[in-house]
Amino acid sequence: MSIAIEATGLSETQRQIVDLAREFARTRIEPHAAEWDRTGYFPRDVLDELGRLGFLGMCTPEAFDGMGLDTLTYFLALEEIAAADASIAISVSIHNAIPTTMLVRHGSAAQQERWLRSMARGERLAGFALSEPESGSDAGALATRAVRDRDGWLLSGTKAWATNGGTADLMVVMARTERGISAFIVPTDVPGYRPGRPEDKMGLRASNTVAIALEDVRLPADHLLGEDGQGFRYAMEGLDVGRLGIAVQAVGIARRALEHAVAYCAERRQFGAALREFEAVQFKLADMATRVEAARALTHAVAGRIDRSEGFTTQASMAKLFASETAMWVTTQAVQLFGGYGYMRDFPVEKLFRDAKVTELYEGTSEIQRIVIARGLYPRG
Ligand code: COS
Repeated sequence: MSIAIEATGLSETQRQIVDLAREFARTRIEPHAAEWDRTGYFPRDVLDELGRLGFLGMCTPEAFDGMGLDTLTYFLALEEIAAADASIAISVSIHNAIPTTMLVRHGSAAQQERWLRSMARGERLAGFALSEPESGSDAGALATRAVRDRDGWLLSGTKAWATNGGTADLMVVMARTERGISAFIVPTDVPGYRPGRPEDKMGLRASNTVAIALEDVRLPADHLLGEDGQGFRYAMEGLDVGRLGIAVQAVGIARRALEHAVAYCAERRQFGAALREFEAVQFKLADMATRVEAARALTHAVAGRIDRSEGFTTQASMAKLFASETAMWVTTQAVQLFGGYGYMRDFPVEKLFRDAKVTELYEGTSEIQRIVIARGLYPRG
């Protein structure tokens, strides 16, 4: 059995996309991931290359120059990228999930023409700014303001932990208007958009994470995305898709840690035998493999729901919760199996362990996922 995605059961298109993603990940990402992690370098050129190959418009309709893929194929490709470097995967995931979903569902024809098309072609990298220093889990408490300014808008406030905030070409920024929370398309070269220094993070160190000061950012009226006051709903819808991207990223991290552990336990000898000969090690590897397979299967089941146009909010939170806790558990076991070597930066499982942690935190902590799941058990009205 293969730990990676098995080619059986995939369509010809799915196989081609997975092969392309795997080859790119193997040659253009993985060899550099440790160095980018060490130096905190964000490789924009690699994102641009992924964009030219179509990976920044995976589910965007072909009418807007996207690949128009089904959700499962998107997940398969994203897992390959995540297994090579979770930092690259998060940029790809956020771009494909949140701003893209919002523009596809709620953008005007003119906005789709202007922004979505270039995003799908990989000419513009996009991000999403919801969290603020005083509003993380309680996203509805955000304080960034958007006030009417002649025939446009004036935005002011501070955003926190924005992925791609210092490197993207445009951000979808959530701000409060008189009517409630609204979504705005903010090109990052507008006056008053001020990204801070990249955060010094535990993991995902090659991913660009910044605070953003919005100092009287003036936007034309047509930068309001969808209806004034409906932004919170759009953000939650976007996060439903985004959380699945995190679940897939977590599966990629866990799978890679398992692959390393399996190889190491075959090679490393103690007490006259390879580690894989010891039953305690076998049991650990068996549990790791079972959890990776289960996390992947749960995530893929939600892809089916999306493609059948069924509701998936609760299931997305279940997949994110289970996959992220799997990634943390599996990477912890991998470090344990590597022993002292597992604690060293020279060996790959230490990075995977650090990268795994954030999957339990961002796009909604595990506690928020449990709230969403519990609410799904008692639907309103
Ligand atoms: N899809 C569509 N609409 C949704 C939705 C979803 N998944 N979830 C909530 N909504 C809508 C609700 O229907 C409600 O609409 P009405 O006011 O018209 O009834 C509105 O949004 C408010 O929902 P709710 O009352 O559930 O909001 P809460 O303030 O209780 O917050 C949680 C809900 C906790 C789920 C939300 O704040 C959350 O997800 N927090 C975590 C934020 C997060 O993930 N941050 C990561 C940062 S990503 S940069």
